[in-house]
Amino acid sequence: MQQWELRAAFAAQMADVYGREVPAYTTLVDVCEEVNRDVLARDGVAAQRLGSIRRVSAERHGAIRVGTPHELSEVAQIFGALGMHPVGYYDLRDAARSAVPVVSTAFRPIDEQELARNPFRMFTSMLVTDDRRFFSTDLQARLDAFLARRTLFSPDLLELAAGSIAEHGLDHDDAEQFLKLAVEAFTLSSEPVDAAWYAELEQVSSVAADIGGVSSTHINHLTPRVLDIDDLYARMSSRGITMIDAIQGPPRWDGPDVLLRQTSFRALAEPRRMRMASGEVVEGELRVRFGEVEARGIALTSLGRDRYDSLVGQDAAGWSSALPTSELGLLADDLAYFTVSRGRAEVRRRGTVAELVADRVLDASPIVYEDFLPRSAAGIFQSNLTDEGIRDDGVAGTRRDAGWLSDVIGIELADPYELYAEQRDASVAALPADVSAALLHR
Ligand code: OOG
Ligand code: NI
Repeated sequence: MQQWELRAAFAAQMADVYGREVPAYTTLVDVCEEVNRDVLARDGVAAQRLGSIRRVSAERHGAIRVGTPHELSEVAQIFGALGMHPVGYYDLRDAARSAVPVVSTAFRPIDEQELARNPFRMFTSMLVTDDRRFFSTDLQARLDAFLARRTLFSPDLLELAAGSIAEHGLDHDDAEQFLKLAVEAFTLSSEPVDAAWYAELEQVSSVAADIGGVSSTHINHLTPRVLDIDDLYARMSSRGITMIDAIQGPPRWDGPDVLLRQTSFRALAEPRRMRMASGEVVEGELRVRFGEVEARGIALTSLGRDRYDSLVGQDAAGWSSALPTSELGLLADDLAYFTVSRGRAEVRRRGTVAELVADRVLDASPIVYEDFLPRSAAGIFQSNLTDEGIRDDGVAGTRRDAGWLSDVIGIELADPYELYAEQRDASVAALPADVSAALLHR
């Protein structure tokens, strides 16, 4: 099995597991399919402007959380086996109002063909246990010791992963074994949770408890993609499922979809066995896992992203007055990424990419945003926390950045902007000679 086949199989098997564990997920996927079908019937080809319906229907992202650099490097090996590379750096410690003591990256395929085959991505967060805004030296020492004692991934799983990285895939039997072990590693464990330890961490941060309060990891959510998230929000609510208060990200507006809009249903109480101080094991419940859904739009350039950041909190009218409402306008102002190909019209003049697109000498296709937004991620995290937790802003946080995380993982984190720009530039470089000669570069 090639890496993309492993990735597709892993995503499908994880979805089966998550659907069994969190039945509301299955409802969410059903409603997504309904909405996507209706949008396709309503908008025709325009509905597939940001990806074929086949890709959009199969598209998922997951989220997992780990405790240590060592665990994160093992995660990188497992996802490397699935052809997924770390892209982007997200620091949620400051982005969230509540206590979210993690830094994150996303593992995903990076080239166009691999994305088209299966775009599965995994948002992956790691605790920052030495950040004094959250953890005292005493708590850190006990937390680090707890994390050092646990083993998330078996040697067999890691060895098979290394094999897939070296050979760009696995033979049938190894593939089956690898998938079985990988899916198990991210399935919720039935091991009893130490109630006192969990509660102590939960006082600091629910996220810290979810990660460091248990002896294994698990998928936190699995997110399908929908073509009309406002419609989905309304339909879920009318089915009696309590959604978080808002859709994160850009408002619904007159222009094309950009970046990412996300919402979720509230975390549900799930039965978890608890070990009490007396040693007795009782049936308890925890509320950590939720159902998220997202609509994806066009990737913005850093210029576009600055514009987006300055628009946060503004309504649709604010957006329409600050951003062009057409794809061509976004292209002309270099606010979003597009690939180009030869259009139907004859070359009549020299011009920029946008001018030649306006002349129909070139066709432009939007590049879909494959990444995440720290503010939305923080919003999703905190809207689902049972408690705000504690962050002492009177002390300095531990410095972390993309370079530090690259060193931990042992792989350079890819820069999302560079990936989108490469894709755009490659399409320009592949244009036939008559158009290249007419192209004026800015
Ligand atoms: C990750 C939250 C971030 C997203 O889609 O922005 C995320 C988590 O809850 O572990 O998944
Ligand atoms: Ni998510």
